[in-house]
Amino acid sequence: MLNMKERKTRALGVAVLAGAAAAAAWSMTGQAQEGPRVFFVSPADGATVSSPVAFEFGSEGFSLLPVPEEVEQPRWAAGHYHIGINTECLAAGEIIPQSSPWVHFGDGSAIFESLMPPGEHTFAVQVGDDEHRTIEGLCSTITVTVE
Ligand SMILES: [Cu+2]
Repeated sequence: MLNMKERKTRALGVAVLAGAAAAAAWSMTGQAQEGPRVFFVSPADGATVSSPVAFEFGSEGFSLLPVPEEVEQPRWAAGHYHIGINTECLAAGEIIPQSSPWVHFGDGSAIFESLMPPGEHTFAVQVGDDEHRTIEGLCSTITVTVE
């Protein structure tokens, strides 16, 4: 019985192996450091940039996918990026507003460009599931100076 169950788990697990393994490690430790994470590929934290500012989001150990047309139940270990402009990360379990200062990337994209006035700005990249609900540990912020 056990062997059959193991084989079945292995076969089903292939498609989601990376995300599932990372999520399992993450829930066992209760910390995000060893598990999935999201971050800004660019700009770098503390950078000085010009407007329009070009952003690229990155992730490890998590599936970033377009939101399906119909969502019966949010998929496990899958979500999409959001950027918060001059705001901090939302708490885990909150629904990300469909309005300023948040922009949703429900099409699965990982790049964004925005005109920004000169000065110091804080940006948050946060993952939400298919229902736009935030997930523990999947947010990071940068502060950049726009010339
Ligand atoms: Cu969303």
